[in-house]
Amino acid sequence: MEIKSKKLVTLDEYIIQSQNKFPGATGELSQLLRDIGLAAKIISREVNKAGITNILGVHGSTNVHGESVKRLDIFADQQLISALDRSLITCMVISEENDGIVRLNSEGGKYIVYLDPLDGSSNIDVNVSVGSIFSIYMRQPRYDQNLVEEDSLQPGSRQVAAGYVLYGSSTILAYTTGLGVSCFTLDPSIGEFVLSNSGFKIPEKGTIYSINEGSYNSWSQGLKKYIKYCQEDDPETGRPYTARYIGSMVADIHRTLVKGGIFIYPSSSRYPNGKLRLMYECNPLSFIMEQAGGTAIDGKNRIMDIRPEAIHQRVPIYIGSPENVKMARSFLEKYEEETVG
Ligand code: FBP
Repeated sequence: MEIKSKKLVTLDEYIIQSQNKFPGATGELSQLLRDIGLAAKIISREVNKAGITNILGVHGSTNVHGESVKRLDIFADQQLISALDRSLITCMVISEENDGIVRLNSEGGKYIVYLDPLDGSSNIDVNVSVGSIFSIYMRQPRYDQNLVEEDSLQPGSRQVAAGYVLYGSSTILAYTTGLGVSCFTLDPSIGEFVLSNSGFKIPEKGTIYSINEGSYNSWSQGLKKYIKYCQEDDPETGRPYTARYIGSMVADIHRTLVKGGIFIYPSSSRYPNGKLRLMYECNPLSFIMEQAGGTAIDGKNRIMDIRPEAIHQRVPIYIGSPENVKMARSFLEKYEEETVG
C-alpha cells in the first residue's frame, strides 16, 4: 500500500508563491520576511539550549522602560537587526531594546520595521514560552530627506506585514501581509519552517479569559464586572469560563487564536496607559488577530486606528474572539456611563 506523504511547503517557497500573486512585486518584502525567518531559526536554537549555555540571566543593563534586560533580549535584538541590515531594504528599525530609532546601512531602504525581539522575557529563566514580534511599514515619501522618528509613527492600519515567532514546545512563525494568516512550524531535522496552517481563523466565541488578576484592585468597575460575568455559573453560555495566563503575550495570543476567548492587559494604577507597547506588541498582534477574524480594541477604539505619538507608547488592549471582545466592551461602556452619569 503506497503511503502518500503530505507535500511540505517551506516558508521560503510559500513566500515566493505568495509574491507571484502580485504582478509587479519587487520581491523586497519577501526578502525581508525571509530575513526574519532566518534570524528566528538562530534565536530558536539559542532559546532551546539556553539552560546549558551562559545565555540565561540578566545582561546588566536597563532598557528605556526601566526593565532589567536579559542576555537573550540582547542576542535576539542583535540577530534580528543584523538580518534586516544585510539585505539593504530596511532603512530603520525600532526595537524594545533600543531607546531611539536604529538607522541601518541602507538609508534608501523602503521599509521600516518595529521589533519586540524577545517578548515575555520575564519567563526565559523559568523555561516558559517566549516570542519575537515584528511589524513592517512602508517608509512614507521623503526619500530625499534624513530619516526622523516621525517617519515611523504610522497607525497600525498602515502595516504591510506583521507576525510573531513563538518559542514553545515547538517553534512557530505566523505572519500576515493582509491576505489572511499563515502559520509555519520549525522542523529542526531539516532546519526549515514548514507550512502548518494557512488561513488561520479564530473561533467566533471562546470560553477562556486571560488577564493578570494580580492587578484586580486597580481595575475599572466595568472590567471587574466583566470578569465576574466570565466567572458566573451559566452552562448555557459556557460559563464559568476558564482562566489561562502565561505572562508572555505571544503565547497568550497564540492560544487565543487557536482556542478562542479574550486576552486583556488593561490600564491600571501601576500602568495608567496599560503596559503593552502599541507599535511592536499591540499593532502587529492586532493585525494578525483581525486577519484571523478576531477583534482588538483599547477598551473603546480599534487598536489599529490609534494615531501613534511615540515609538514606545503603551496602550490598554482587549483582543480575541469578536463575541468576547464585544461583550467586554459592553461592560466597560455600561459602567463607564454609570461612573460618569
Ligand atoms: P516584554 O517581555 O517584551 O517586555 O513583554 C511584556 C510582557 O512580558 C508580555 O509578554 C506579557 O503579556 C506581559 O508583559 C506580562 O506582564 P505582567 O507580568 O505584568 O502580567
